Amino acid sequence: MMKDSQPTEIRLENYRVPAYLIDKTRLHFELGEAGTLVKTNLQLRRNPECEREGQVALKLQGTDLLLKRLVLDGKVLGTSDYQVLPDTLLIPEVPDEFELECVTLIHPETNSSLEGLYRSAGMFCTQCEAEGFRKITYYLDRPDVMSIFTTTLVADKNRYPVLLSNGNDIERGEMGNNRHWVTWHDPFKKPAYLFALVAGDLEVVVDRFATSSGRQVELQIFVEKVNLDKCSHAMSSLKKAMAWDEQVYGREYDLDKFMIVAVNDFNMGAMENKGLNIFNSSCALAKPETATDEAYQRIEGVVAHEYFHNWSGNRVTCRDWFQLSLKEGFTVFRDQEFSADMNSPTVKRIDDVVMLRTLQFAEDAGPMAHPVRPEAYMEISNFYTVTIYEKGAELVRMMCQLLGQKPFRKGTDLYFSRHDGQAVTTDDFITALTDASGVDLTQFKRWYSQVGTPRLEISDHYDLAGKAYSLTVRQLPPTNAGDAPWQPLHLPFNMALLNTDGDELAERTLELKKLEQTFVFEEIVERPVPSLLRGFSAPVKLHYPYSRQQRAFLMAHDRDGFNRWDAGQHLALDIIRENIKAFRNNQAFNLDRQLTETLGSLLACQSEEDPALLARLLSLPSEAWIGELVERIDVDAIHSARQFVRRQLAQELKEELLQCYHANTLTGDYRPDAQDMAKRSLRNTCLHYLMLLEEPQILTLCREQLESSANMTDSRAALTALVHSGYTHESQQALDDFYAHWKHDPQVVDQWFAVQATRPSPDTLDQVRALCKHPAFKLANPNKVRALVGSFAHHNMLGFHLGSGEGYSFLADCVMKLDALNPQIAARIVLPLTRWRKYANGRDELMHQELVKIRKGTKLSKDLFEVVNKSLK
Ligand code: B3K
Ligand code: ZN
Repeated sequence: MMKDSQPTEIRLENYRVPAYLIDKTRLHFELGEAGTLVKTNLQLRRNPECEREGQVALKLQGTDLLLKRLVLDGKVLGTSDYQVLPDTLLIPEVPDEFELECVTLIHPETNSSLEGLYRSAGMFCTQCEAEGFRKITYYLDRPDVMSIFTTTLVADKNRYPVLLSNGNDIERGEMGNNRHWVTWHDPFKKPAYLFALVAGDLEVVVDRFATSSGRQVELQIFVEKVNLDKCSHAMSSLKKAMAWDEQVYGREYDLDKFMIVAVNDFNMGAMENKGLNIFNSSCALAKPETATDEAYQRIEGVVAHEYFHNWSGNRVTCRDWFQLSLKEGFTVFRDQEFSADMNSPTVKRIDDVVMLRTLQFAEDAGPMAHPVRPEAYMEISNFYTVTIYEKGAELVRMMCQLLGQKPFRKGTDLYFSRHDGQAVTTDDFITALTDASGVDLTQFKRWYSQVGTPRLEISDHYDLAGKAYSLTVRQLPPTNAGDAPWQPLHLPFNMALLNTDGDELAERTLELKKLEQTFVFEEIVERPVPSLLRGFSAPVKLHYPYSRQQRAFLMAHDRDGFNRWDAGQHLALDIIRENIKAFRNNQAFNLDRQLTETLGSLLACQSEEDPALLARLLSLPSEAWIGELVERIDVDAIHSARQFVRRQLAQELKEELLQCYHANTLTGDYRPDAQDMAKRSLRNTCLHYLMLLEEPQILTLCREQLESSANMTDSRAALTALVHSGYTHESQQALDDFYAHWKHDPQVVDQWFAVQATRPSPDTLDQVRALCKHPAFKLANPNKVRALVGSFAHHNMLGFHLGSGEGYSFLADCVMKLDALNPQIAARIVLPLTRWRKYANGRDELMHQELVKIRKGTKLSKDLFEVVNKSLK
């Protein structure tokens, strides 16, 4: 918690190598329900790279620890030999090489921040990234201090039969008092943020994987007994990921065991601790009856992501936290490519770009905007952002494209071999790519330091007589670049020119480097339609004056699936924007036939399309993305205009939608494969449209789906369609039945909360308030908070942004309560309020008031303070 003064900023320019290194770390935990005793034995020495002269005090980080004993080279230190400062233990005089023993008492049983060592559902577990290890013991808690860990866990045999830590279990035994112990040794040196322990009454699912060099790896997934039937998808995803990383990156697993543990209380998706990944249950556990296709895909992606970190993050780690995207951007790129290979690459790209354009572009334009390699932070937990992760991945994707697949692979091979066992920087990564490929990436590095989303303004000219087409691309700085110097970027720009039949007259990747560049295409016999930024080859905002007709043409004919979809999104966007204007001017809404006809003809030949792509083609831009694109957000106008277009499409295409719904009905057992998921997604997209008609025949269809479905994808889609419709009585009944059926399963209950919290209606707030008092809701559990409060405030524009401001004060109250329990989650949940400047009709003022109210609150955490303060500046 923030005490009296404002927290200070940590700056990249102040980075200094550590004065001391820790070669070996021995840990001994006596786990108990009324306090845990942690004994450490550290082998320290002066860092030869540290240039400071003479005696340098040893400063160890530690938070909320009760120091019991300190021994240096066998000598017990007295209170005059050291100082216990807030968050620091200072020993002014130490030799150049020494052993330090330290005993601290901690209280995992009351640790609700879910950082450090804590208890979740009767088990002990840890989360140390980024700076949680200092809540366990005094340490050099920074990623460039890498050590060999040996860990002994002691605990009650009945309550904690399973005792896990990183590496291999080398010894175990029993003690008096019904206690037992296990010692783990991790042969790979690692920073403290990758340390983990788990102790609990867990069951295990076991499998094996033989690596390409013949090493047998035992794969174990530890879960509570009730979840034993929910592990198979995570296990098969893990095996696929292990094989893929060998094939695509030449990376083999390096320990004899790979363990995953699923826990219910977890701040984020999962954590890549060496050999012992800890997962939020929501990203690990699935069975057809309880998990949606979306969850299945999320699990596949997250399991792979954490596994890939074993190389991109663990074997080669970050020098400091400003380099976070070194491991996260690269690993997200790796998991995106993995998922693309396992499913439809076009649809995966669409889904990733949707996320980037709605969330990351908004972050880039808001008060928390920061470069992929930030310059400063107060609380590093606030920088696990879509910019570090998703934009970071885009940067790696662009470099991969600029180099080409094979040179890129040579580059990553060089990076891994050159830096194995080191803590390095994004510059080191880029240098390895350059050294291996000969491609100069000097200018490209600007992507890492410049903040904001760049814009490309495109104009063209066709010379009929000379059969030449020229394309001029101008780079414009991000809109919020302010006075900061901005320089043009290096980027790959994929494009093609299409003739009236949709044939490609030219197809190229242009390399942009200058503020303005003109490219001339010869022998172009007719005026072409350009297909620009294919596959979204760079994270930019594109401006080209397409006509609606050209957009509809691209939607029907472009060979690049991504651009087909994107053309459709922009066509719909244009129409929705026209209706937003109409709403504001009190004029009648109108739906351009161009959209109805294009979607109608796609539906008419639906059997020729990839159903997953068709589902995306049919989906309108989200309210969030529309909001990102308009100058000021008029909540009612956006919602009404978009809703009008959806309803109108449903009316005009009713027969086609119905036909498509039935044509995509699956029989037989549920399979979470790409083909079946695609069909379910298309069918449910149709159902959502049809339910807008509020016709008895469709209601029957929806209820039949809800009642007969044996998988959660179809059940949840039907429940959502019903609850988000005007059928109040039927939906309440369905919600009650659903809860009665699933109340024993926390993951399904989360979905039950989310379905209700996202109902687009001004009275949803009352329901959310009531649900906060529901026995199944727990403020201390991040999944519950995300499902109810997060879904409401982040994904329900109409419900949350009430003209009265009540939604805002509800959120602010929640955030303040939450901050006392779990600062990381509080600082995330508050984010919608921080975008106050974007909102019109007095909502900005109301949101601002709530932020001021939060800032005035007592004992604000560093996490929440940083976010709120930045947004009020
Ligand atoms: N590296 C972790 C995230 C840790 C977040 C700490 N607040 C999960 C991941 O990105 O794989
Ligand atoms: Zn990661």
